[in-house]
Amino acid sequence: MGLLLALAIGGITLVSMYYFFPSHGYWMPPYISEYGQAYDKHFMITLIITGVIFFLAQFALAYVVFRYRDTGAKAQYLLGNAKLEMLWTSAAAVLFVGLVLAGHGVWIRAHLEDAPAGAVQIEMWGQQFVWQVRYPGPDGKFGRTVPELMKESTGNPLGIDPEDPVGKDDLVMPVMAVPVNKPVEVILRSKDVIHSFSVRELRLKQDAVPGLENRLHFTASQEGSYEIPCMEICGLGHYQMRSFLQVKPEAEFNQWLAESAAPQ
Ligand SMILES: [Cu+2]
Repeated sequence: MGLLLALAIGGITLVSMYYFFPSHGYWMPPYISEYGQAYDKHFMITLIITGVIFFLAQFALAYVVFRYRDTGAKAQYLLGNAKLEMLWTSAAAVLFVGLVLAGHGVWIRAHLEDAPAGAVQIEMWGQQFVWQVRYPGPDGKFGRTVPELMKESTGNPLGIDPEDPVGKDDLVMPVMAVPVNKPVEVILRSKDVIHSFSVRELRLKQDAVPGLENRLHFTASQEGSYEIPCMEICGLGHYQMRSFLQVKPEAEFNQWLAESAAPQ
């Protein structure tokens, strides 16, 4: 029984290592933002380090399972080894802090640094269980929102205050269109619980938290349509909460905006 379990652990380890490394069976689709290269490199370094540890730990486990299998002898009682415990706990701490330090530069660039001047500003609102995308309209300013006015049945899901002249030309859409090769700033907001904006091809992910305006910015370099799933379990309908990022040529984007604004 001990031998069988040891073989199973070893087998599962080898198959998963093969799947992740030589066969490259799982990887994200090609990136389309300026952060892609740095994120993929960091992701690969993390995967290699954790992969080596996984390999060694699983084979140590298989060895121990086999070496100390039940042979009918009386089991020994061991208290553990404080020195070893301290050693691998601090090694893990150094490793994690090191990985954070190695990756924090690109994270700061996308999330904390200001968006380039002239970036297209878009608000992305999470609500159970849809995304609402708000464009500021020709004036470039978002109108005030009032929670009491948020009502889907009146066509005002974001509660844009009709008294605020700045909000008159605001545009609320179910999808996020952006111009290709132009900087875009996304301001994440939420109407109810925590949601999470994520586009694999941008290699970006950020929570939308009620009461906060979380910002990130990017420049998409490839036209196309990319899924925006909600990446935070936000309730029963979470699985169906998604929108799309449509990267269009600038002229087409402007035309899309104009056409979308026309009926209002
Ligand atoms: Cu959600």
